[in-house]
Amino acid sequence: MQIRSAEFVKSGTRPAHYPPADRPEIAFAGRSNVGKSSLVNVLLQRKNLVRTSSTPGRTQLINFFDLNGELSLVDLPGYGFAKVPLAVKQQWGPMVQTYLKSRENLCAVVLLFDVRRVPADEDLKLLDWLEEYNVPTIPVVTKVDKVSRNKLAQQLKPIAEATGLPVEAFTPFSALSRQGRDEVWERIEVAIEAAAEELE
Ligand SMILES: Nc1nc2c(ncn2[C@@H]2O[C@H](COP(=O)(O)OP(=O)(O)OP(=O)(O)O)[C@@H](O)[C@H]2O)c(=O)[nH]1
Ligand SMILES: [Mg+2]
Repeated sequence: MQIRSAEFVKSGTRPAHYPPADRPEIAFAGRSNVGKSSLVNVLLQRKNLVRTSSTPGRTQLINFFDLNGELSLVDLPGYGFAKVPLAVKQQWGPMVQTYLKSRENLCAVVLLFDVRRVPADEDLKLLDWLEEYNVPTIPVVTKVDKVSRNKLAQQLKPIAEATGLPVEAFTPFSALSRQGRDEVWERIEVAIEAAAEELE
């Protein structure tokens, strides 16, 4: 994918706030601090277009970005951060579920897992919703720079077991080394083509 322009469009919590569904859309989901914003920045070759922070749980809104005026990228709010107020936590499920269920131009969700963590209940809940609403899923294990190459397969095993997905389903990614960037783009492009074919 050639990056000619990349910009923030808007934030919102409910369908009335979403931009028009007039182009393919790819969303990024995963627990707070897993590296969603970092992944989007690497894909877009921008240092900090999507705000990344070492304070988890900052991004509590659905954030829409435009690429080349052709593709919409969505940074979904994270979950699982203990210090987020209960009221905000309770909004996460309905907000994300409504988005997944109603967004007709959504081609796929890139679902991120931290290579060093066993998936949490919310991760599994999200996988269930994606299946229920027939949203194609691109699983990614991120922060792979934190484990040695030899340990990667070993670290992936419990993640694959907990999710019920095969180890090969996960693209290893690092925002530091940019390992996996091309593969994630390829999978996104395949998902966009598949969605276009379904419309024909
Ligand atoms: N070592 C390493 N650190 C990473 C990687 N990706 C993200 N980080 C760091 O992890 C922290 C969280 O990254 P974010 O991209 O802000 O995570 P997020 O999923 O967007 O978090 P929320 O917006 O709070 O849901 C930051 O300090 C990043 O620098 C990675 O691939 N490797
Ligand atoms: Mg973020």
